[in-house]
Amino acid sequence: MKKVILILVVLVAIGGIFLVSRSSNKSTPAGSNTTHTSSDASPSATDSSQAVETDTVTITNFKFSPAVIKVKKGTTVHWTNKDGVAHTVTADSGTGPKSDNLADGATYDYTYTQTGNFSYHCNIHPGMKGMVIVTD
Ligand SMILES: [Cu+2]
Repeated sequence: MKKVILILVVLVAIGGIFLVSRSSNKSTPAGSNTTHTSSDASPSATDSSQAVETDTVTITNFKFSPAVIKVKKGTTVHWTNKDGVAHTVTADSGTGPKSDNLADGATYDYTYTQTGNFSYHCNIHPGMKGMVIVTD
C-alpha cells in the first residue's frame, strides 16, 4: 500500500514539473506567436507604442484609424467619418474633442494646445477608443 502512495507522489511531482516547463515555454516569444497576438487588437487599441505621426484620423469599420496618433502641441487634428453610421469624437475626461454626431462623410477638427496623452472614444459605441499623444 505504501508503494502505491509513493508512486502517486512521484507521478504528481512529474506532472507538476511538466506543467511548469510548459507554461515557461509559452512565455518565451516564439516566432509563431507573433501573428497570434497581432490579430488580437482589442487590448492594445490605445497602446502608445503604436502611435502614428499624423494629424488625420479616419473612422471606418467602427474604429479610429490610426487609433493612436502623435502630434506636436498646437496641431489641429482632423477626424473624418467614413462609416455608414454616425460616430462621435469625445474626450474621455477633461478638455478635449467633443463632437456632435458625425454622419457618414462628416469631419471634425480639434486643436491640442497642451502636451500629454489624450484618450477619447465614441459616445455611441463606447468600445471605440483612440488616443492623441501631444508633445512639445
Ligand atoms: Cu461610433
